[in-house]
Amino acid sequence: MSCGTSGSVAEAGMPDDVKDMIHNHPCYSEGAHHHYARIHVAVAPACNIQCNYCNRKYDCSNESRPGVTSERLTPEDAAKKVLFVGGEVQRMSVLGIAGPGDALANPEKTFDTFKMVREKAPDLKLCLSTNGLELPKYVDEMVKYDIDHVTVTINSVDTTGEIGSKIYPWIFYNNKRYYGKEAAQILLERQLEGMKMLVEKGILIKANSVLIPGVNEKHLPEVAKKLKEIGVFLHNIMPIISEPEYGTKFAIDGVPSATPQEQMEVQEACGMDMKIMAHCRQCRADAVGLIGEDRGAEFTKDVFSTMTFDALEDHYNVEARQDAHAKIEEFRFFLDKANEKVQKEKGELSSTSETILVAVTTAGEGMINQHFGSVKEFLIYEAGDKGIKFIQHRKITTEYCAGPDGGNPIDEVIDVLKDVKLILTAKIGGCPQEDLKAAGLTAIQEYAFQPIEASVLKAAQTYFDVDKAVEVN
Ligand code: CLF
Ligand code: SF4
Repeated sequence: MSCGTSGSVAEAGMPDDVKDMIHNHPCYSEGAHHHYARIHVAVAPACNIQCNYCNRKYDCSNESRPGVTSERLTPEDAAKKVLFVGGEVQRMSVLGIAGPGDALANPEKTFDTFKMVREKAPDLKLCLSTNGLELPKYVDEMVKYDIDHVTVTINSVDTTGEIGSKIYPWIFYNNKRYYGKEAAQILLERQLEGMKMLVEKGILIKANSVLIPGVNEKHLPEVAKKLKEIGVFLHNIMPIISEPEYGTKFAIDGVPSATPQEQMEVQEACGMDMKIMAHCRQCRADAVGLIGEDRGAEFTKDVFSTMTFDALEDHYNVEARQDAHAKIEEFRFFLDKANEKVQKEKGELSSTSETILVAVTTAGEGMINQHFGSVKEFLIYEAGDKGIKFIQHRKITTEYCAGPDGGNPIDEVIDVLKDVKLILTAKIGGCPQEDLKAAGLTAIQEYAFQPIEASVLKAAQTYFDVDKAVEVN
């Protein structure tokens, strides 16, 4: 399949048991990420390798945007937090352990947490992210706790260790430190062995690859080929975030952050072999909420740590959660109906091979329901006269309405969306609309509170002057 995992077309042909596994996982199903939330608990501080894109003062770059250091939790506090948040945020469907170091470099803390949560919150999916060095050792443990989604970060499949040695200066394995090519070779062997074991056990694997300009961008299609051969489910190309203030080895050496355009090119190349995840937000090791939103600050330790487990289980309330999920599914059913005429496969987007990029502002639920002035990110779709495909999200540092003193906040938006033609938004003021128009971007409000996918297609068809535009319900 080409890039994107959205909706029924992308899931067509999948076995029913796999469809069921991903249906409400916000990372494995692009459709689910508009509706279901994840929680990460930061119980795993240590790491057993060094990546040159990571500064250990910050969260793990495998799954987490480098940011302020997370609040570390004991397994008991982590389980309490999951129960508390699960009661508050009923759309939460997944618990992930993704650092701030490596989940399997902290096996006791990781599996103690999963064990407690599995007992007390049986409806929750369990998910784990790792660099893969210790993966073969813990596959049976994962089966024991019903952890059925595992992410492995794999940046190279070069068996000589040449590329890997540029990314990993050392690993710590079997009580010994290994350096350079030997370290990279051991890591790769362990990753491949572990992933094969996971496939045998029926555990779904997502592979993350950090796109590092000048180091592995040309090699990543080889990685995708290998992943396909092994039976990995999904490939997530994560652009390296390499700002000097993070103090990583790559940033100090002048390796730049990867641009959205570079990410799109690599996604396209890797998408020849693998299903590509395009909606990842490189979230923190203590993230809470819908992907792209971070409600972590609402749920600090003082809120839940003094509550008893009995009280927390009542608060979690499995039955109320099931009712809430049933309502979400009802809403998804009607949303899918509204979007069902939308073709999403890359090869069928256009009858003339001409496509445009369309930006959308959304606060979730698959609708165009956010005002232009309050967005911090845009969803980007590629659209032709026949179909549309979700490509990526793009962030801006400051919302337009809270723009920087002494400058026009529209400048950043125009820069971030320079290759985009249309912006579909719930509301926009006259000033920004004029500024966007002068830069060649058309902002459209007529699809406010309409389903995203059908609206993007209709707007593209109007742009291409096609008279058979789809109905937007
Ligand atoms: Fe967390 Fe990762 Fe599980 Fe998702 S995140 S452990 S698979 S529940 Fe998701 Fe966040 Fe991207 Fe990770 S958006 S960084 S892919
Ligand atoms: Fe950092 Fe994660 Fe790499 Fe460990 S695996 S060095 S925590 S990015």
